[in-house]
Amino acid sequence: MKRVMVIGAVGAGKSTLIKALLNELQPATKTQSLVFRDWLIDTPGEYSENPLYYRSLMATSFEAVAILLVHDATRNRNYFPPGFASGFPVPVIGAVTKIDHPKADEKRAVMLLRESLPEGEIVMTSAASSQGIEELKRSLQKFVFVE
Ligand SMILES: Nc1nc2c(ncn2[C@@H]2O[C@H](COP(=O)(O)OP(=O)(O)O)[C@@H](O)[C@H]2O)c(=O)[nH]1
Ligand SMILES: [Mg+2]
Repeated sequence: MKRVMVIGAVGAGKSTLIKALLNELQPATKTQSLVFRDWLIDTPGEYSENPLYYRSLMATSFEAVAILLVHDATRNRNYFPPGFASGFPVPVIGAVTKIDHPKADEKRAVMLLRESLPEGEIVMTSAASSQGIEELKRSLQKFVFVE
């Protein structure tokens, strides 16, 4: 099956975003390993924060049709290395999460994410308010169902 691999820092909101994309209601629990969920692959945040795991992410990316880089709008730094997106063999798009949060800064989030994703779509989302979820789903499903 064609799947999108979702990567991002610990607590960035990956698992919650995946649940929203799959229309599930229960809160996300801590992700301990790669989890294949329908048309999405959830990854532990440690995999994108610790360079020791990059090889594992790269290996799994060959099984994916696209990569989603997740950045938390409340964070004030980028957790991906510069130019990270160009290392993958498939298209990469970005999602900013938690834009509903009082501490969210959408402009800062896009600026930080652009360091690692110079080109490619960035969708602004909130799993809490459902903002941007349908838009992101449409963007990702183009890779999953059309290619
Ligand atoms: N305000 C707000 N909090 C969120 C949102 N999405 C996730 N969170 C919170 O962020 C924390 C980490 O979420 P989780 O999905 O486990 O992150 P992961 O480690 O990237 O999988 C949890 O406490 C979530 O409730 C959102 O859209 N808005
Ligand atoms: Mg998780």
